[in-house]
Amino acid sequence: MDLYIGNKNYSTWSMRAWLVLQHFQIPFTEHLVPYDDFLPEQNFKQTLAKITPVGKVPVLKHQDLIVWDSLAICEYLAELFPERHLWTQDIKTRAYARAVCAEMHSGFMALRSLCPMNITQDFTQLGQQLFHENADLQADIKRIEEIWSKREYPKGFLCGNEFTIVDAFYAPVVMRFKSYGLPVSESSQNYMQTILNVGAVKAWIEAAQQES
Ligand SMILES: N[C@@H](CCC(=O)N[C@@H](CS)C(=O)NCC(=O)O)C(=O)O
Repeated sequence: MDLYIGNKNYSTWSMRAWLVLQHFQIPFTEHLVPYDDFLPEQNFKQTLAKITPVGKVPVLKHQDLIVWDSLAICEYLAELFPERHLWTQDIKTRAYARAVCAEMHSGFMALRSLCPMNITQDFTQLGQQLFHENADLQADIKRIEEIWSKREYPKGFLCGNEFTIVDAFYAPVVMRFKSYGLPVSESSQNYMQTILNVGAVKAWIEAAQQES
């Protein structure tokens, strides 16, 4: 299995798929395609054009199959390895987890556009300013905190005591909240710490720190 990703410091969608493969110990080969200006003649688009016309990361290549979307990749992996429980086992909790992932996948535009992931930087001052000036950003954070507050266990994951796909989807949000020093409740801070303690998350952060 081959996974094409962007820079670990910046690429939120890559992080999600990578975390799932890594955490669930699914063997894969990583291909990091460094960001440039995404111009058609530059390396990023040229490299991806050989794999997918969409030209975005992550992309999973498995035998003759190409999957070019983070959520579709996670769904495929969950079907391929049902015994590893990439989603939670309870059917209703699983439906809830999928809805929460979809909300991330298609929403939170203010957070995504105003606070791009940059793991190695401390943007606390900028984060305070952005938070106070942007009602849409405040609304995104409020909704994310609401989702996080539904956890069953105070120091647990979003759907129980195990890391599952839904946590991979919110891990880049943890990185953003941390870099921008966004004001969050104690419960949210506990969740952020839970995510930061996951081995795969630690490995991703360490690799991001090694990038130039
Ligand atoms: N919905 C896609 C989004 C993928 C995406 O936007 N990837 C970004 C990097 S995080 C990218 O490749 N951007 C290049 C571009 O916009 O040209 C997914 O979930 O995989």
